[in-house]
Amino acid sequence: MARAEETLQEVLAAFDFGAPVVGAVRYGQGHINDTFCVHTQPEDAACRRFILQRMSAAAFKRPDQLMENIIGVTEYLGRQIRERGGDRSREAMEVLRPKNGQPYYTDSQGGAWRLYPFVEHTVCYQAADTPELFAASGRAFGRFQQLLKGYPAETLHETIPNFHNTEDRLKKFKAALAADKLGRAGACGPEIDFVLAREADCSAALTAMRAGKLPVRVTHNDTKLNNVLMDETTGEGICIIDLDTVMPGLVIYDFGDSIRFGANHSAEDETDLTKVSLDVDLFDVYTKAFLEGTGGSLTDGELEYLPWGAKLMTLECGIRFLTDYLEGDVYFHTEREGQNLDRCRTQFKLVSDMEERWDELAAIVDKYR
Ligand code: ADP
Ligand code: GN1
Ligand code: MG
Repeated sequence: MARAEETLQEVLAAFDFGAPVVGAVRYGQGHINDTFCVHTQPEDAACRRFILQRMSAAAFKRPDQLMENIIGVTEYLGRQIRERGGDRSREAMEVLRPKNGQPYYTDSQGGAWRLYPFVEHTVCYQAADTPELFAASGRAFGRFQQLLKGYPAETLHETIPNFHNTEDRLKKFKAALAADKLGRAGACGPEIDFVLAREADCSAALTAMRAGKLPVRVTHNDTKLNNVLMDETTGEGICIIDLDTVMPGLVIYDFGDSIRFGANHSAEDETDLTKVSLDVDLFDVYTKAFLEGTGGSLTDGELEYLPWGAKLMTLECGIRFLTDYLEGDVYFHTEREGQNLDRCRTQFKLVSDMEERWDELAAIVDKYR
């Protein structure tokens, strides 16, 4: 698909911002959508900002279904938050419709765009600068899980089929490897072997789910630290964003993806692997906070499988980065050649650390159950 900038002016004209638009700039560090921050200048008030996004056509085949999910979930969250005396405008996302009244705008090149108010006085972190901050994100994601407990899961569309089906991710990796379209497989022998040695692991959660040990709930499925906005004054997790993958799933996915991204001190694409290691203290901090946020509602089976959630989300994400590398970087945004392979390597380093320290992880979960 063409660069989002090509239709940006057309898209800006399709929405009513309530005041003149004075600028629109690329924003944030998401890997999937094209995100812009739109600045408007009302006559007699301070600048008002909006988040305008072109949804990724590579990731989302049905923007209509995606937006139906998001409108359903944000309105439901809004009601839950108001009933608890919260501030709906800061604690839940809100979809702002284009002038044509549709849930999103389709531009002349087929790109699908949506608009949200910018949640002001918040900070979006790319790394857990302090344990308190990481704990705050854990409470927020746990609470999110709780708020959606009563949401009718059967009404949600599967926006990305088999999103956290690790068996299916393995299958797709093998297909990409067999095709080796760009001849890149030779450059990643150790990473390929790393995956193939863990084929059985890819079934761990699904086997437990099929055996009735892990219930299906409404989950976020993409719980990295930069998908929660923190209050700039109190440091508490205020608003969960990036609701594209809210779907029926396992709670261990939400726990695990936060650990994958946040329980270490390096960037996801760090090239110096000596800097990449699992911080078990941060695992401890997050576990305590997440369980607080969920209000003690997890089953024994879910608690037992929390370390598996961390390992599987990290392994799966590494497999996805490696698959995208083999396929020519068509899914995750990249800024440099080899970035997806670098990302894959950090994930596999973290998986190795989790394997080495497995007993400690299990003991931490036991401490808080
Ligand atoms: P992606 O799927 O590409 O990760 P996100 O929906 O996470 O896209 O948005 C990318 C970034 O934009 C976020 O990490 C955050 O920094 C910022 N962002 C998104 N929505 C909002 C919002 N409503 N208010 C403030 N910042 C936002
Ligand atoms: C993507 O959208 P973003 O950047 O928050 C991806 C996640 C990956 C993550 C890896 C829809 O998250 O699944 O875990 O990158 N989102 C989608 O950083 O594929
Ligand atoms: Mg995001």
